[in-house]
Amino acid sequence: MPTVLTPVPLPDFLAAPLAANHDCVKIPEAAVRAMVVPGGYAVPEAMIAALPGLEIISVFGVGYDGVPLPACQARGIRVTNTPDVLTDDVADIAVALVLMTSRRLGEAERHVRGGQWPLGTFPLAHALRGKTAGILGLGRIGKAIARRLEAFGMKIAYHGRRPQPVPFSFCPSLRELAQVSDFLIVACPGGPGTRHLIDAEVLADLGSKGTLINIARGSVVDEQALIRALESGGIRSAGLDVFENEPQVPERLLACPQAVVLPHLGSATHETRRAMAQLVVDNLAAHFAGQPLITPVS
Ligand code: 8YV
Repeated sequence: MPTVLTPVPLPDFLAAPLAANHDCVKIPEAAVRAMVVPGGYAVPEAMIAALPGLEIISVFGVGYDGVPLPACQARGIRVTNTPDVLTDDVADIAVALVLMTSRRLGEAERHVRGGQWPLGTFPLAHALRGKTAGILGLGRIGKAIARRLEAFGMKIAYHGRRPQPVPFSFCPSLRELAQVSDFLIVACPGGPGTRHLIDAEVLADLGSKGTLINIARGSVVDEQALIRALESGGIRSAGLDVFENEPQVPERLLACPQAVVLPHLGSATHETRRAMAQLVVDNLAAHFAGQPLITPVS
């Protein structure tokens, strides 16, 4: 049985089928031919260097920003991820965050649980109809978010590397997108190429009536700049499923009532996580059978 390295714990529904057909180890050793890691897990280059027999890294997630691709390509190490199966769930969470921030649902729930309803009504919130959602990164997940928010009567704008044949307005720069957006939604990949794209200037462009939503990677947002913008009223609110140093969420961010914070659960449903696990298993099976990979990224 091929030896597979799983450096961090995986859910049982992935660990069990892996263990059925592979010799799974938790510590790097020379026999390792494959590695399975969650999306966003930073694979150290030194770990790859310490695995002379490594043939494939199978990422349990769509984002493979934690995998040092150049080092893998230089060694001919294949990389797979789990696209498509999680698109709907992640887009649903983006919409949930848009609704939670616009209608102040987190605050409203705390209002009732805190026994404040009998003392006074909850303040009015903001409608979505006619507002603009600006999507940074119109890939599979960005498009799924756009389709959903159109149904809420929102206008859709986007920024990415190039215009696409879609019925949404393309903004040639991120700053222009932020200026036209009521909700700026981060749906681009993480990694060095997108690090801190959302900085103090972009947040200033989004402005005091704007909301930042991030379901992608915490690294795309300068979290300190975001905290300052929230504290000063530079932006109205933020809906965040991802953070720069997960699972750490800065105390100052937690102290902002207008920030909605979720524990990176975009793809966290039974159905989707099992479909992701199946893709990991199927990619490894294809690799060890000498068949084409199902969802290769390189
Ligand atoms: C998961 C993710 O949190 O797909 C991704 O890139 O970040 C999420 O779906 C993670 O991969 C589960 O291990």
